[in-house]
This record gives sequence, structure tokens and C-alpha cells, in this order.
Amino acid sequence: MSIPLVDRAAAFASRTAIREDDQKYSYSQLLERSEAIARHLLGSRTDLQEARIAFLVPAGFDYACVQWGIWRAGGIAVPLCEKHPLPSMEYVLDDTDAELLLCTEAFAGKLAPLQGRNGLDVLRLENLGEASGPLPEIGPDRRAMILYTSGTTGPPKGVVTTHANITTQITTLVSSWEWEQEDEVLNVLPLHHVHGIVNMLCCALWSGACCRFLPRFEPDAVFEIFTEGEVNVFMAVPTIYYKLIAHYDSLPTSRQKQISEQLRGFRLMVSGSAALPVSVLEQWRDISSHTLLERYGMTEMGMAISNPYRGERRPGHIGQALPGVRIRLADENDLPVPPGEQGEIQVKGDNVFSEYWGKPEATQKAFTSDGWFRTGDMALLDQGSYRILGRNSVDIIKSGGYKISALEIEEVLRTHPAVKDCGVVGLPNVEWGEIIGAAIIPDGAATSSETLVEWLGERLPSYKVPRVYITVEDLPRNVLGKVTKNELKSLFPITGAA
Ligand code: MLC
Ligand code: AMP
Repeated sequence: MSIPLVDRAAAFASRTAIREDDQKYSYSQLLERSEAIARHLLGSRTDLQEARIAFLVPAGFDYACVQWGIWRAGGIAVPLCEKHPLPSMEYVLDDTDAELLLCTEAFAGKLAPLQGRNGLDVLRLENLGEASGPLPEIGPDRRAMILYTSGTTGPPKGVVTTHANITTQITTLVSSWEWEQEDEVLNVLPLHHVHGIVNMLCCALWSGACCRFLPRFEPDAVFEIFTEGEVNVFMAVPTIYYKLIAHYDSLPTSRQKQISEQLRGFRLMVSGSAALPVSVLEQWRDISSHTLLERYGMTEMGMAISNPYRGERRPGHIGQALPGVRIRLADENDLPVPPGEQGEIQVKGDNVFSEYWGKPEATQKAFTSDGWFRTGDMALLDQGSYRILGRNSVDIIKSGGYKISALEIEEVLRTHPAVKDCGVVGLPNVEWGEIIGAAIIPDGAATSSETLVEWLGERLPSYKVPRVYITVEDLPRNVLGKVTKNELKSLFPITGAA
């Protein structure tokens, strides 16, 4: 047994797999380089036996080679995010007990303090030596990847997916969205989440298509690439479409016409990871002549529900269950709700993850006694199409497509010497989905929001740093003493609600 995604690549040998800057890399190069990395990782071992290998490399050819190299050596790939400060990376490295952190020269300085931490080796990709020997056989149940996601309790949890899970997640999308060899997808998303990794990179590579990268999202650069005329597939979070629309509106009419003409020829444009405002869908339709295909997914299961590739895409709806994915709406007792009533989306299928790394209790709680995965998202089946109504926890925030735990931010904030207590909430915002707000009860003199932003930025990824601050004498609470978050939200100024 081996890894289907890798095995298929030989059939596409001379085709371009990855484009980055002005460089094109073929499937043969990807196979060769990932094999060399796998051999080096193995050294004198015959199989990494699910050792956790963390890596921080730019999105592009190196990323794909390292991911495949780890898989081919039998390890578990743990991608880190360059936007994360060291404490966030340390958390992941400690939690996974990673034996090695692979990085490129660009990140070596930042990561140097981690050398030797709990026996961790930090190694530069450029310094990998030559090695030889056979690669291990990898079965479908082998754990392949750990991605971190925020939950309602405690710090982020590592979502473990096996090769079988990932293969199912890929093949479902490849067939449903009719991926083709001739496709070229532009990938501007971070590569520590499924949207960028599975939906774009892996689906493109499965199909013999090309995945093109931009070092970071920048609207002008995206339009520049669009009008070169080679990209024909685009997928992004709603915030990115919002930003592209805002930029388009600022361009001269002649340039707008050029962009719109090019976009009309695209095969597919997808939005997901957060609710797509109907206003954004409509404005993008005016610009591109495309009705965005909105789909719904989660780190724990890849994509589960999607509007059709062919057929009516209903604005404000996420569509139908993808093939092979079973969906039900359930009440608080995990019983299916009567038709037409709202309930929690629960999911079964080979796409669903196997466990939270090292957290058997959290894993158990995530599933019902009869094996359905509890997503925590509330929905309604409305004339054959699911519509998301919200989440069953007010403490989960989605901002810019990132899932963020209010409780995690509160815990960090409370360690600031000038913060006696605090409450963190997500405030509706048409650009970001939600924008993070923090209500602070100061301990003595109030600290400026700039100081708090800077202080938090050293401890949390920037997308988890609250952008709006208010000072309060007390937090609204119910009779049990629990902070009433909806009431707390109403204390904030309006910040661009949809
Ligand atoms: C950044 N900024 C924010 C912010 N993030 N402001 C409010 N809320 C936020 N969440 C501000 C910064 O402070 C900065 O302000 C300015 O925006 C630019 O910051 P940046 O970091 O350079 O932002 P940018 O690169 O433009 O990022 C926007 C983005 C990014 C949309 C590209 O958020 C992103 O990549 N999101 C995608 C996340 C993702 O892949 N999610 C999928 C999860 S998987 P200033 O004032 O300093 O200029 C999943 C399952 C599924 O959900 O279904 O797919
Ligand atoms: P993550 O944990 O980052 O994978 O985020 C998964 C969450 O993103 C889901 O539980 C939903 O709350 C949200 N999500 C993904 N796609 C959509 C969508 N199309 N509409 C609304 N919410 C979405």
C-alpha cells in the first residue's frame, strides 16, 4: 500500500505541478525532491512510524516537497504558520512532541531559539544531505497530518487526519467540482488549514493540474495574475472577495473591463470557511459573471456540504451533502430534528478525522454515542439546500476565515498586569465576518489599546488579536455568574455590521 496522491504523480511527470514567482516545477521534480527529503528524514531508519515532523516553509514548491517527503517517510506532517509568534509555535511543537522542525533559510533566524527545546532539532531544508535506501509502505490508516483548530474549551486542538481521510476529502471535491488536468488554481491562502492545503494544493496535484502561489494575498497582484490568462480556478474566504471587490472598485474603467473579461472565462470560483454575505456574492457576480460556489467545511472533516457545480447555487445557502458524506440535523439530545426544523449539523463519512492529538476525552465529546461528528454549527434544510444559522457556541469567532476561541484570548489577556478581567466577543462585520472585540476591566489605570495589541501580538497570531477595545467596570452576567456574551456585544460601538 502507498499514498494515492503521490502514486498518481508519475502519470503527470512533465506537467507543471507548482508555479511560484516566475518558476514552474514539474511533477517529476516534485517526486524527485520529495523522495530525497523522505530519504534524508529516514536516515538509518526504515519508517518514521508516525513521528511528528513540523515544518515552516513558504507556500510553494518547497511546501509540497516537504509535505510529500514527510508522508513518504511515514511521518505525520505538522505545518506551522509564519504569521504565528514563537509561543504559538512552541505550543504546537510541544503538543505534538515533534522530533524535527524543518524550515527554509528565511525562517531560520526566527526559529533558532527553538533548537534543542524538548530535544527538538531545527533543520534547514537547504542543509539536507544525500541519503539512500527504500521508502516504507504506507497504509491508508496511517496518520498523515495534524492541523490546529480552536475549540470552545482550552487551547487549540490538533486535528489528526489519516491518509484515507485526506484521500476521501480530495476525491470527493475532485469529482464534485470536476477538476481537470488543464486547471490552474491560484492559491493565496495560508497552508496550515484545509482550505489552502486540501481544497487547492492537494486537489490540484491529484488532478495533474497546476497550483500557483502568491507569497501573500494582495489584491493588485491577484488581478495581475488573473489577467495573465492562465489561472482558471480560484477559491478564497469571503474576506478576500470583499477585499478584491473594494480594490476593483478603485480601478479605472478600462482595467475593470479587462479583469471582468478575463474572469468570465474562469471554470470555477469557490467561497468558503465562513458565511458568504449575499451582498458580496452579488457584487462579485457583477464583476465576474460568476455565481460563487459556496461550500461548507471544517478542519475535522474537510468539505461536507456544497452548492452544485452544475445546477442552481442558492445565495445564502451552502447546498447539499457531498457524495459519501452523511449529514443530519440534530437537537441537543443528538436526536434528528423533524423536517424543516433547525438543528446542529452532524456528520459521518470517511472524510471525518480520527482524533484530536493526545486528547481522547475531547475526541469522545466531539462524537455522539452512535458515531456522528458534532460540528457545533446550526442549520436548517430549506427547500433542499442547507442554510447556516450560526454556531451553538458564542465563544467561537470566525474572522477573516480563521476560527478563533474567545476563551483562549481571554486567558492570555488576563495575564496582562493591567487587566483585572475581560470578555472577548465576535462583532458582526461585513469585511471580516466578525471582528474581535475585548471588554477590559482595568486593574488600576487603563492601558491603551495600542499597548494591548502590541503585547498580545507577541503571544498570539495577529488574526487572534482583538481590534476593538472598550473599558468596563463590570461584565454583564446571568444569575449563575456566567458572562452574557450577547449582552456584552451590545456594549461595543457598531463596527461595519453586514
Ligand atoms: C488582519 N487584520 C485584521 C484581521 N486580520 N483586522 C481585523 N480582523 C482580522 N481578522 C488587519 C491587520 O491588523 C492589518 O491591519 C491588516 O488587516 C492587514 O493584515 P494582514 O495580516 O496582512 O492581513 P491580510 O494578509 O490582508 O489577511 C487577510 C486574509 C487572511 C483574509 C488574507 O485573514 C487570511 O488568509 N484568511 C484565510 C484564513 C483561512 O485560510 N481559513 C481557512 C480555515 S479552514 P493594519 O492596520 O496593521 O494594516 C476552514 C474550513 C473550511 O475554515 O471550511 O474551509
Ligand atoms: P475551521 O475550524 O477553521 O475549519 O472552521 C470551520 C468552521 O467554519 C465551521 O464549523 C463553520 O462554522 C465555518 N464555515 C465553513 N464554511 C462555512 C460557510 N460556507 N458558511 C458558514 N460557515 C462556514
